[in-house]
Amino acid sequence: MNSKSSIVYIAIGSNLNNPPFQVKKAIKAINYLPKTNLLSHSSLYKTKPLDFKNHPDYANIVIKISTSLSPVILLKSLKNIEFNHGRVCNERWGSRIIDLDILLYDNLILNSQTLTIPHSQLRFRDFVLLPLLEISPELTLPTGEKLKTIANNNKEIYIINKTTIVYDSSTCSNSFM
Ligand code: A4P
Ligand code: MG
Repeated sequence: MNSKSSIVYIAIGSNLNNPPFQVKKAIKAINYLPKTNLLSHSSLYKTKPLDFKNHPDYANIVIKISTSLSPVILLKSLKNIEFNHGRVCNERWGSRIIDLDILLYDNLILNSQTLTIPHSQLRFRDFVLLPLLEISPELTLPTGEKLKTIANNNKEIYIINKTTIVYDSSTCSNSFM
């Protein structure tokens, strides 16, 4: 069994049923996954919906974890969490209770039918780029590009504001909820 630990960044988004609560609940569930630990998280960002302008605003966050789960098992685990949170299959880019996307997995570049890493939309979304920059300002993508450069070149503006939240990973603090 491969027990090597990898560094993974996950984007979390929600725009239904009390989005900040859904985001925090998802972080807690990810931290409970086997062989997985939360290392850090960004602020919580309130953002305008991409594409469907009449949909509710989103809560977005990016978290950094260490995990020994393989990319495919991690994806399956995240799909399970989405399902357990009551997410139903819906239209692409439509409203959702919770969306969990793998942004980066170490320096892996992967293009399979079910999984694309780095995430295909990473470079086009300020609600992903800026939280990622907040927690890892010196990050370089597997392509060799500096995250800072990509974030500076991005013209899409969805972020409305951000709120600092504190998560005590040693106790999986309920105060975070
Ligand atoms: N998949 C491939 N690569 C990945 C990856 N790196 N991480 C596949 C996760 N999944 C990946 O995803 C569809 C399939 O993509 C998965 O089954 C997996 O095999 P999904 O999450 O079920 O479908 P989706 O959410 O409709 O697609 P996607 O691409 O995740 O949607 P987006 O692009 O994230 O759009 N506006 C704001 N402000 N904030 C948001 O967070 N989110 C969306 C959702 C729309 N508008 C938004 C936001
Ligand atoms: Mg998704």
